[in-house]
Formats: sequence, C-alpha cells, structure tokens
Amino acid sequence: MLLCSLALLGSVVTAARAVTVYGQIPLAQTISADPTNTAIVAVKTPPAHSKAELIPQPIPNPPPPAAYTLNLQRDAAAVTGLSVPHVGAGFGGFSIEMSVISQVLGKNSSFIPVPWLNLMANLQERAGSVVVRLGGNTQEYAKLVESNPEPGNTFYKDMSDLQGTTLTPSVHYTKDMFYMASNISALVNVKFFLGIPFDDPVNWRLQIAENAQEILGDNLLGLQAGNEPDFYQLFQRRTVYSPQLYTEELHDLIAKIDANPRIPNKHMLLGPSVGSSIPGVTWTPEQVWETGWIDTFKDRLYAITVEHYPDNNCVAAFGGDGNTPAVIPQEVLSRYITHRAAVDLVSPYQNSGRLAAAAGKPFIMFETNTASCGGFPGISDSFTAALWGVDYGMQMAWSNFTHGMLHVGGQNVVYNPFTAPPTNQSAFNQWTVGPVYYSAIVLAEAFGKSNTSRIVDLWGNAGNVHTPSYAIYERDVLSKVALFNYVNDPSGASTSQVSITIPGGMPTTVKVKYLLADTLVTKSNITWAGQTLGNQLDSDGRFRGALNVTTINCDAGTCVVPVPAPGFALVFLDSTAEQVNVGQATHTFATTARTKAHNTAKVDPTVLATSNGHSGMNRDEGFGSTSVGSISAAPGRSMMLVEGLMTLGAVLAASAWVMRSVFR
Ligand SMILES: *[C@@H]1O[C@H](CO)[C@@H](O)[C@H](O)[C@H]1NC(C)=O
Ligand SMILES: *[C@@H]1O[C@H](CO)[C@@H](O)[C@H](O)[C@H]1NC(C)=O
Ligand SMILES: *[C@@H]1O[C@H](CO)[C@@H](O)[C@H](O)[C@H]1NC(C)=O
Ligand SMILES: *[C@@H]1O[C@H](CO)[C@@H](O)[C@H](O)[C@H]1NC(C)=O
Ligand SMILES: *[C@@H]1O[C@H](CO)[C@@H](O)[C@H](O)[C@H]1NC(C)=O
Ligand SMILES: *[C@@H]1O[C@H](CO)[C@@H](O)[C@H](O)[C@H]1NC(C)=O
Ligand SMILES: CC(=O)N[C@H]1CO[C@H](CO)[C@@H](O)[C@@H]1O
Repeated sequence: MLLCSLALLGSVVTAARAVTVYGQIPLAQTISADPTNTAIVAVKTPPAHSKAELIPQPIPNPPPPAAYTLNLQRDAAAVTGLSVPHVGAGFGGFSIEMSVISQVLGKNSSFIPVPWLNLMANLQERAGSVVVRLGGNTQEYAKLVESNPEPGNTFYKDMSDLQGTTLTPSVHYTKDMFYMASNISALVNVKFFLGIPFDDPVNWRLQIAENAQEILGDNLLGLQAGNEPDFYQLFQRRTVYSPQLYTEELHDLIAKIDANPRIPNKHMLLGPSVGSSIPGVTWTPEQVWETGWIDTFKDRLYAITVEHYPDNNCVAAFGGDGNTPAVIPQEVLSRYITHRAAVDLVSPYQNSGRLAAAAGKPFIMFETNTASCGGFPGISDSFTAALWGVDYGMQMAWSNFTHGMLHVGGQNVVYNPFTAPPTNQSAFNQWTVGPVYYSAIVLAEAFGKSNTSRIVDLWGNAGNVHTPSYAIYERDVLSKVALFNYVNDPSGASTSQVSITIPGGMPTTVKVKYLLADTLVTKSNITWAGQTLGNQLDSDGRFRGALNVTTINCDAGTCVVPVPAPGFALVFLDSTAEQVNVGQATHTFATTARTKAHNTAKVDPTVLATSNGHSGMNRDEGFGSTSVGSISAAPGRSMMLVEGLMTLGAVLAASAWVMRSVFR
C-alpha cells in the first residue's frame, strides 16, 4: 500500500517534471505591456489574494451564556498550572521555507523589503525581538555555492539537480544569504535559526554552520539537526530509519562539529523536529524521548523542537490518488472557531513541554499554520485564522512551548502571515498582511518584554468552547486577561459581558485592546486597537488609523468587559503598562523618508529604500524569484505542483495519500 502511494507520487512528479517552472510569479498574472503603467491586470487571482468568503457558522445552539464571571487571583502563588515564564522575543515567530526566501526577503543582501522590516519592527517594539527560521524541507538539499548563474542573485533553484523521492530541486545559495540575515538583524532585532542539511550523513555539509556562526554571531540562535526525520524513511531519504538511527547520526554530526574549529559554538542544535503526522508511521515525540534523547543531547541543544499542522489541503492543492476527496473549507470551518482546536492541537505535546521545562530548554513549535499544503482558502486568510492563531499561541504558551513559528510560503498559499507582491508589480506598499500576523502582534503584547509572563487557561464560562479565556501573570501578579468570542452574530445579542473580579478588588479602571472584524469569515478590515495593516496588496507593513484603547470603569471591585461576537479582548489591569500605548512602532522604515532610522544601519539606505520602491522591483531581472527562464504554457496546476514539491507541501501532500493507504 505504502509503495503504491509512493509510486503514485513518483508518477505525478514525473508528469510534472516536463513543466518548466521557476519563481511563482508571472504564473497567474499579466502585466501591462506599457512599462510606465505598472498596474496589475489580474487574469487569475493568485490564491494569496483571493477575495472569496465562506459562509459564517450559525450561532451555536445552545449559545454560550453571554454574561459570565471570572473570579481570579491577584497573586501567582495562589494559582496552579501556570506556564513557565516567557522569556525574550515575541511568542510568535516565522518559519520561511528555504525555496521562497528570495520571494519574501528579496534577491540579495542589498535588497531587504521595507514592508518586512516594518512588520518586524512592530513585533520588536512589543516583544523586544523576533525569531525567524530560514529552512524547511528544502534545507536538506541546499548547497552553498560560490556564485549563481545570475549575478546578484543569492538564491537559485537547480532544476537539473532533482533530489529524493519528491524530485525537489536543490536550492543553491551564496554566502550572501548570511549577510542578508545579518543585515536584517542590524536593522531590526531579528534572531535566526538555520538548518544543517541531513541528506548525506556521511559527508556532512557543515558550511551553513560555519558561515552562520561567523557572520551572524549572536544573531544566530540555533541550528536545526534534521527536519522531520520521522519522514526520512517514508520518503526514501534513508532505507531504514528509527529514533535510534537518528540518535546515532546525531552523535556522528556532533563529533564532526567538535572536530571543526570553524564551528566554535558546539551547543546550539535543535531537534528532533518530528512532524508526527501519521500515527504508527512517523514518530511521536515520546518515541524519541524513549531513547534517552533529551538527557543524551541536552548539553548540545539550544532548544527542543517539534512541527505540526492540524490539517492539510494537499489534495486540493496538488491532486491526490484519485480516491481521496479534497477537503472542502466550508465543511471544516467550524473546527477552527472553537477552543477545542487549540486544546486538541497542543495536548499531545504537554508531556514534552514538561520534559523540556525540566531540562531547562526552550520548547519550540518550529513550523505550523492553519493547514499544510498552503492552508484553506476562506479560513487561513480570514478573521477566523486571526482568532485561532491567538488561542493556539496562548494554548502553546500555557503548555510550556516557548515559541510557535508560523510557516511562510509563496504567493500560491493562503496561510501566510505576510505575502510579498508579485515579482514585477510596482509595490513597496502592496504587501498583503495575513490574519495570523495579527495573532503574532497580540501574543507579543500579551507576553510583553518583562521575561516574567506566565499564562494559564481559565476555562471560564463553565468551560464553554466558544468563549475561551486566559490569565497572564507578570512579575508574579495578574497583569492581563485574554477573552475570546468565537460566535458570529452581527445582531450584537451574542456580545459577551465578562465580569472580572479579584480578591481585594480590581483597579478602578482597566484598559482594553480589541482584535475585531465585521465577521469571522471576512478577509478585510481586521483591526487591532482600532488600527489596521491594510487589505490585500495594500500594506507597507505599518499600522494605520488612530490607536483606540478602550477604558472600562470598574464598579464595586468588578470590571465588566464586553467582547463582541466575533472578537477578542486583551484586558490590561495596569493602565500604565508599556504595551497599552503601543500602536505603530516608532521605528519605521519608509521609502519616502530615507534617512529615518537608517543612521546606524550598515545597509546603504538609498539602495534599501529604492529596493522596494518603483525602481527596485526589477522588471526584467526576475527579482524575487529564485530562478530564471520561461514559464511554459502548462496549466497553472502543474506549476503549483512543482512549486509545492519544492517545499514542505510535498511531504504533507504525500503523507495525505499515504495516510489514506495505510488506513484504508
Ligand atoms: C529579557 O530577556 C532577553 C533575552 O534573554 C534580554 O535581552 C532582555 O534584556 C531581558 N529583559 C529583561 C527586562 O530582563
Ligand atoms: C544585488 O542586486 C543588485 C541588482 O542586481 C546589484 O546591483 C547588487 O550588487 C547586488 N548585491 C549583492 C550583495 O550581490
Ligand atoms: C509547564 O511547566 C510548569 C513548570 O515546570 C509546570 O508546573 C506546568 O504544569 C507545565 N504546564 C503544563 C500544561 O504541563
Ligand atoms: C473596510 O473599511 C473601509 C473604511 O472604513 C470601507 O470603506 C470598506 O468598505 C471596508 N471594506 C469591507 C470589505 O468591509
Ligand atoms: C474604539 O473602540 C470601541 C470598542 O470597539 C468602539 O466602541 C469605539 O467606537 C471606538 N472609537 C473610535 C473613535 O473608533
Ligand atoms: C514581468 O516578468 C516577466 C517574467 O520575468 C516578464 O516576462 C515580463 O515582461 C515582466 N513585465 C514587465 C512589465 O516588466
Ligand atoms: C551588518 C552586516 O552584516 N552587513 C552586511 C550587509 O551586506 C553586505 C553585503 O551586501 C555586507 O558586506 C555587510 O557586511
């Protein structure tokens, strides 16, 4: 059965191989032939920019009680089940697939997109720093090269060098990738994770570790040792593989690192990064822990990592075995607008979270999002995903995860926290900010910069899954309360009225910031404290509009906080907390204000500025794409397939088929 599926995967890939595919860009668009008119003529909207909405869920029957009370403790000492303190960097980080780095971050170290810097600056202002991983499935075959065929391009996809069962083209990158990352860290406080290729465990390619340590210095936090090793056997990267064999390879890798003077820091590995998506086929974290993994390697680790997506859209995105129906987003919408989504996703990792905390190691969800293979249109790119992302992040934080990294793909996916505009669209201000970016912003404010924030899931309103709630303690006292309302009711009748009390009385006023949109399924006008990052193809990464923080007057020691349906409220008990007044970050990167914020930057500000302005999005040089050449007249679907196969999508696409075969 398994072999059948792999053979099928092989045949699909072979069929697609004839298609010449490069960057994802002109794929679905044509550009006006008049070079002075750079307006996009949309022939077919790329998925990342679709406007189609799902139908909102009806009000649950019975509806959650609209009014409820949370009786909370002021002192952390009186609370059981608080998480570990969340130290440094916002909880939410980003995982950028190796094959789309140039699409997101630009063609080389001279071109760093201004909107992206603004998005990072907004998180930095709230959380102090941001963690970003460059890697994914495509890191395994990535090769450091002296130069690429096209001068000035840091990345190149070698279509003549197809690897593995999935025939993934290998990504060739130059040393400039490290300068690119370093230049980013010089501008915004972004800390990086990279990954050591695991395709050849005999002749380890350690150049990524050598160069990253040398060039990035303290801005490199860790190096992943194996990406989803539990899939290596399934995808014939190893003939036989097991947690024990992975452990043995890790010992060998460590011996090579120890013997390498160009890798001075020998204690920054990340693992095991199991995907554990297929019960009985891939590995649970526990199967890895049973080998004594944590004790054996903890001295060598920066953090313990896992990867997981709640569902996949592989059949719709890439086709399947002909028997597996595609998931219909409307039918799974309800799974995302309940607290159960977060609880069910995270509970399998609670044991691992305790083990990581006991070992004193960060515990990172290294790669996740609403659904693999690009996400579900209408869910991943609507307000639903914003609320889901906050609840999931808080649930992870409560279970002692220290970061949750949202995966970023190209223009063919809908789950992106941010999407760069198509290659040669004139566009320093035409990025699309996805709903899950707002989730990262909310999490950054919720945990702040004190390094003392601990969180607990309150299961308020008698545990109603439509109205979850959390309390956050900072410096050992209650500092914030997080309130969700997953109901979609434009009538206003389902607005929650949440009474919050603490022994000794609440402050006389509290401040509230709301995450709001008109409906759960809308893709437009999401606001956080009244400000928005703009709609599709409409953002320069800066918040717009006036900051709107609501003051609630409390009466007789009780504060009643309304939470619209749908909506989310972050209640600040300390009205003077720094995060209360944070709107658009003070540190901005504007193409029109070249000198602003760049005085200390090492990147030439002129180049930086123009790189995303009208002249920078180079029209002829394939800027933003990792390769050159023509796009054949093949149907878009085949192109998507090949593009997907360059990424994690491939792993999960195949896993969907295999899963079905195994359990059929
Ligand atoms: C919090 O931790 C980060 C990272 O360890 C550190 O840079 C920062 O100074 C700490 N902040 C406080 C207030 O201790
Ligand atoms: C980046 O590309 C531009 C335009 O092709 C080129 O002028 C510049 O030298 C390149 N920078 C690097 C560091 O390669
Ligand atoms: C998180 O870690 C803390 C401290 O070790 C522990 O008390 C708590 O039970 C853990 N949380 C979960 C959900 O396991
Ligand atoms: C978004 O808000 C703007 C400004 O208030 C309004 O003009 C526009 O119609 C809204 N869009 C949608 C889809 O609601
Ligand atoms: C500020 O937000 C509150 C709560 O959503 C809303 O009632 C009020 O109208 C907003 N004020 C402005 C000026 O937008
Ligand atoms: C956009 O890029 C494509 C592919 O590189 C190219 O064929 C096309 O001419 C470009 N359009 C413009 C207006 O430069
Ligand atoms: C701070 C930093 O790493 N700056 C680098 C930016 O990129 C250029 C190459 O384009 C390097 O020379 C700098 O060292």
